[in-house]
Order: sequence, then C-alpha cells, then structure tokens
Amino acid sequence: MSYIRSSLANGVGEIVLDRPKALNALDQTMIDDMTDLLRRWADDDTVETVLVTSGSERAFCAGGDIRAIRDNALAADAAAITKYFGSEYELDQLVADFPKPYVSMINGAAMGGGLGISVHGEVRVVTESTMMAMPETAIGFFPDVGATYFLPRLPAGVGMWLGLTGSRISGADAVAVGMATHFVPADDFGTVADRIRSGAPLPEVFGDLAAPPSSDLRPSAIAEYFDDTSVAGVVGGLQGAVGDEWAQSMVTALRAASPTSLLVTAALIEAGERSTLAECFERELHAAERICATPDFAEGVRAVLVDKDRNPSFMPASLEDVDPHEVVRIVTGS
Ligand code: QUE
Repeated sequence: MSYIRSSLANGVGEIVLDRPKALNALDQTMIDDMTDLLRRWADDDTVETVLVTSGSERAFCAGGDIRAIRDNALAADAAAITKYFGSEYELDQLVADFPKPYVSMINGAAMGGGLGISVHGEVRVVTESTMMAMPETAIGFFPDVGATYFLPRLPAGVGMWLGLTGSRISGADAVAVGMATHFVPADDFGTVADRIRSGAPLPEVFGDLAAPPSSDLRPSAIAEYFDDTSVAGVVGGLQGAVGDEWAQSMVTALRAASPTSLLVTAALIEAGERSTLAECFERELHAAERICATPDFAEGVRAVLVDKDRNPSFMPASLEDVDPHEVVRIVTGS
C-alpha cells in the first residue's frame, strides 16, 4: 500500500500525493518513493516536466509525519529521527536542483513539509482554497524544509512573521510575497492540470492568466513589527501597539508558541539569510536532531496533534527564562 501514485505520459511525469486521512502528511515511505521517482525522471529523456498534485480536495500536504517523529523521540531513537529529516531535506534539495520544470499544483493546506516539496520548485500554482503556513513553533519545533533559506528572502519582515507566528496565508497572499508563482481560479484548476498532463507547453498553459485576487496582507505592519531579528524586540513592539487588533492577535499567537522554538527560529532565519540552501539544510538537520530531544517538542506535538487540547506546557514558559546557551546549543551545537 503506497501513499504516492505516479504516471508518465506525454512527456509529463506526475506524482499524486494520496494519503488523504493524514492530509497527505509525508511519511518515510512517501519521501523515499518520491525521491526514487525524481532521481529516475531527472535522467529520463522522455520526461520533460514533473507535475505534483494532491489526490485530496482538502490538502496538498499538511507537513511531515510529526506523530511518528514524536514516537521516535520518546523512544530515544535518534537514528530514526536523523534518517527521517536527512531524507526529507535531501528530497527538498532534489526539488530545488531539478533540471526540468517542476510544477506543484497547491490546493488546500500546504504546511511545513508540504512547502518543502513545492516552494523550492520552479512553478508553484495556487488557488482560492490554498492555505500556506509554517506552524512549527506551536509544536516546539522550528520552520525547517529549507524555510531558513526561503523565509529570509521574502519581503521585509514577512519571513520572520510567518516563521514566528505560524500565520496562515491565502493563495493570493502567497503570490504577493513570492511563495507562489501563478494563481488559477478553483474553477479552472482541474483544466490547467489536464492541459499540463496533455503535454501543452507551460508558457501556453500559463500565458493568459488573470491577475490574482488582491492580497489582504498588511506589508507595512509586517515590516514595522517583524523586520527585527530579536524576538523580544518583536514582542515589545507589538505589545506597544495598544488598540491595534492585528498586533494584539500576533502577541496571542506568539504566546501560544514554545519560547525556546521562537528564539531558535529567529536565530536560524537570521543565519539562513547569509547561507546557501545546502548550508541551511545542514544547519536545520542538526537543529532538528537537538530540538526533538527537548521536552517542548514531545509536549507541543502532544497538545496539537495527539491529545488536540491545544494547551501545551512549554518549559521554560516565558522568553525571559530561556537560557541563551540552550538556543546556541540547538542552533550551532556548541
Ligand atoms: C505544525 C506542524 C504540523 C502540523 C501542525 C503544526 C505538521 C503536520 C501536521 C498534520 C496535520 C494534520 C494531519 C497530520 C499532520 O500538523 O508537520 O497527519 O492529519 O504534519 O502546528 O509541523
């Protein structure tokens, strides 16, 4: 039983993510199967384009197999954790380096690992149902899958905002900030996928798209409060915006996150700004190994995905009580 379906016709290799009960969350077999297909198709002259779609209406891909990683963390199986993240980031790097057009058709939710297999690719198509987020600070983890590379390259403050607060953005927002390349109305989404499957040249398929609906992001507010590498500075600025409902909702989102995760996330995004994608994956792999061994990770996944009470007890519980040496240890290993 496989959670990936694949086909090859008209020069188009298609991968269909098909694990609907887990919103297509990537488990180890899906990562391995997708890696095998992409390695084969990269060198197969009959493949001109790769198309990645979801078999589910609800989600493109909700992330990684976080429950299994928590089980491995609780069993102190460090080798399984290293294998999982190492192979996932290798797949994401393969997408970034893919030598032919790699097209992701992103409907519904695309979070965490779902962005890792799409955002690094050449063509990212979104629609009205698209919801993108990097929600890891809520589970005691950090935005990985190359997010420490792509977040600091978004417009001022947007990467820090997405990474720290886990805010959800729409398809129109994703085009506005550059995470997506094309917007297609939901009514035309299947037709566009069918035209790609038929082998129509991509410039023809995407030649006459209408402009996306307007984005309701607040770029000036995001730049004002989040274009800052200090988490305390971000929180302080937002708290000072008394009466600004948006700013106070961001304070609430930051309060729900693991304080250690927030500080690790800010440090990784700052370091990623001056790093190559490969360097970011290397840094993320070591940080993932270390953060999975902390109590906040097991507790965050418990609260959000296992018991679903959304009431985690993070330790320490406030930013001021996080030992800066612990952040440095997770981010750099020293
Ligand atoms: C942070 C995450 C994930 C998340 C929620 C977060 C993640 C992930 C899922 C998820 C959601 C629904 C499912 C599922 C997994 O949620 O990585 O199997 O059915 O996979 O706050 O990183």
